[in-house]
Amino acid sequence: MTLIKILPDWFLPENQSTSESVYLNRRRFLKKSGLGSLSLLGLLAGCQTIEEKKAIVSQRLQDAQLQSFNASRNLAFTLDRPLTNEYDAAVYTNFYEFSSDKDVWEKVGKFQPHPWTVEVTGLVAKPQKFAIEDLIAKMPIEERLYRHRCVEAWAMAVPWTGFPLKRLIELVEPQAKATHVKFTTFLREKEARRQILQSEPWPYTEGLTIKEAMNELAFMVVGIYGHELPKQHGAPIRLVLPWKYGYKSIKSIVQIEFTDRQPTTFWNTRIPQEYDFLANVNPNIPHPRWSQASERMLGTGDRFATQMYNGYAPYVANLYNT
Ligand SMILES: Nc1nc2c(c(=O)[nH]1)N[C@H]1C(S)=C(S)[C@@H](COP(=O)(O)O)O[C@H]1N2
Ligand SMILES: [Mo]
Repeated sequence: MTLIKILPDWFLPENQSTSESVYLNRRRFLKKSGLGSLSLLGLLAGCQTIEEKKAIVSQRLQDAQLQSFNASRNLAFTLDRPLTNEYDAAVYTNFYEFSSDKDVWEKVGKFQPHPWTVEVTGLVAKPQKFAIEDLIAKMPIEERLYRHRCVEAWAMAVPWTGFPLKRLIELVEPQAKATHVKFTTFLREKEARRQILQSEPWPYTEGLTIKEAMNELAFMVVGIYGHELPKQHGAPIRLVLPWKYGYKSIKSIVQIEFTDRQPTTFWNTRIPQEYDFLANVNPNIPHPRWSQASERMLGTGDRFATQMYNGYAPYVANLYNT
């Protein structure tokens, strides 16, 4: 039997790194069951084939009736590898509000990203609330090809639609004493089941220094592959920071707050010894449970050497040379 054929192509051999916490749980489960990898193969044999999954996901992307953007591509941002296939990016995502595994696309049904308001608040001269469509109308929307690097060592290269975070910051005029920006995701237990877990610091939060937030690369994203974000990618608005590990690129943002201290953040609160606040991509600093020397592209499985700041050093290295 050609078992390999029916394994989804995002399936990882057990010895490769996987999600922030699922990995350990899965090992524990296998150990407890005493059946090891045989039972794992058995479980997978019962899965849908990749063709079936592809058909379901494409149907869902169509059903979502995602509005297209006509943003022109900013040619300053080029890739050193092929774009990831839209399907491969859509079915392998981290969004812990919905799942601690990659099957987020199957679990976002109840999530309502419309209507949506983003509040910009804290130490600014002009605090404001924006309906998402007004914000999009106000901002210079463009498309950028960026590489994305998860701390788990998977990577993708995708076209994002959005606007520089800098432009929003200029609009609200931070006060001189503001040193950091804090970002917060929605909190709606009824729409995102895992938010009932008391053991996790919901809502998801992230943070940057103002200098990092003002960097040219920091991108507020409202679309992917030329249309609105599907729910699993963080609809209707998220952050994308290509020089940092993916967990900094917070999804489905409801609040942006300017503060005079370093904000507390989701992963850094949960497991500080594994997920630091800075989270700059660095091939020379291994994660405590796996190497960061190389990365694996979604879909193709191609391996590339990890680059310092994920290859974006010309833009950001100056932020960190003290
Ligand atoms: N609110 C929220 N944002 C989040 C996450 C999350 O669990 N919740 N996961 C992060 C991680 S670990 C990664 S790798 C990226 C994944 O983004 P993608 O769906 O575009 O691949 O989202 C980030 N943003
Ligand atoms: Mo990640």
